[in-house]
Amino acid sequence: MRIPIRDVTPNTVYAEIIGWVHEVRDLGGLTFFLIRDRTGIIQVTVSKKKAASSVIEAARDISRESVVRVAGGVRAIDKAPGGREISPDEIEVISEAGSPLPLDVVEKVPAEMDTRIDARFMDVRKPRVSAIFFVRNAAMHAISDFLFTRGFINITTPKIVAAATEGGTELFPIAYFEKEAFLNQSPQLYKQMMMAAGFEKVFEIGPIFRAEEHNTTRHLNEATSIDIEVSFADHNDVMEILEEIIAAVYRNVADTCGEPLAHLGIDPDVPKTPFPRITYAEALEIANRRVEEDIRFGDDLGTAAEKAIGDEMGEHYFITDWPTAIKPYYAMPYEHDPEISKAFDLMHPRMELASGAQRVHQHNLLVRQIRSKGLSPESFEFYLKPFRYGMPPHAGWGLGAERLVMTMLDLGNIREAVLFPRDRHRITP
Ligand code: AMO
Repeated sequence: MRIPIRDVTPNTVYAEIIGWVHEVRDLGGLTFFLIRDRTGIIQVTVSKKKAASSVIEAARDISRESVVRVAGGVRAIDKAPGGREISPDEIEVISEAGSPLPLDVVEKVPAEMDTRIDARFMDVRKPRVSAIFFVRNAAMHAISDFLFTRGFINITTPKIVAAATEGGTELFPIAYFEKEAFLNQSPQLYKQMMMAAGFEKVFEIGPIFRAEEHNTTRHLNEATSIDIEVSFADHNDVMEILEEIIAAVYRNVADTCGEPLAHLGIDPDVPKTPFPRITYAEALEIANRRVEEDIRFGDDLGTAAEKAIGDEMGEHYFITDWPTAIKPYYAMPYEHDPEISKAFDLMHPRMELASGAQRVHQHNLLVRQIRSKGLSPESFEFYLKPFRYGMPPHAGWGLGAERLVMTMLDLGNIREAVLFPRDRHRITP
């Protein structure tokens, strides 16, 4: 019976494994194979003097990256990976790999990002690359666990929609019978509507589509958003949930991803909570002090400003109290100063990870705010209706899964954190 390679120890007597041929070294009388599955790597040594002729025959033409089944006695050997090797009495090629390979899994030759993504299935065979997705898996597991434990209800909302969520123009139109439709850029309106439905605490982890034209190392055209919405809560309540969830993600990765982290050569510190909070006005002051620009109240914080503030803060932090003018219509203005809203961004020193707010729950104010952004309330009727029939106060946020993984693992390009990235130039594989 096949066992995972990780479970073969120096004390194992006999093992049957199935995996991919990672490396072949032929030293004349001895042939060494490294066989890999998702749990690890093991050495298989064929001695031409000792092995059965059927084994020597099978071993002769085995190409790298073929899938093979190997069964044989195990012995402890210091120099081999994991301190053990198999001397096979059976080798079977289950699925042969052609050559040349589209990519070098052993990474003697580093490949360009484009070449890697073109052969992503093979790229992800590299232990250093699969490690990213094992970490991403642990991060997503921690997030669902955290939210389920706290009574959040998991929802799924439509990705084919009739109107923009954020009011921007970054939408992908799609052909939908005789109607105009778009791919949704955020579950924002739907998660808010579920507050009117009385669900109280909801979350959704799903795709968001943004028709951003620029190709950058931190934008995707299809990203994964982790969204929550909570009734009877304000911006401070959901900021607390957000910092706790980030810490829980880092803790779970530290606790369960020892091997992937070792492959990546990284050991991320669990960030301390609570995260520092600075207001937008304070962030401006830091940016203007550290960069040669004159950023005015009401300007967006550009990349240079974000970097300057991140350098000064040096850890995760929140920027709160944003100008109402540059946040979406659904952000709640402060009663004492409506120029400022109860909106926040969660920042990693390198970039924004999440944004959120306490929302406007009063119908009339919401209509005014939609108009003030130059949008038409008529096109939001399906969204506005619940606000006329008992909408509780509520707050929420959206957190980018890829940016979370990218910053945690110090990856240079967001494409590293997604299996099949979608960008300006790529819709395959
Ligand atoms: P926002 O537009 O700031 O907010 O998006 C939230 C988070 O999603 C991630 N993200 C992206 N990641 C990669 N590529 C992109 N093109 C991209 N766009 C967004 C980021 C970002 O911080 N409705 C609000 C959330 C809310 O208020 O609940 C929203 O969508 O990490």
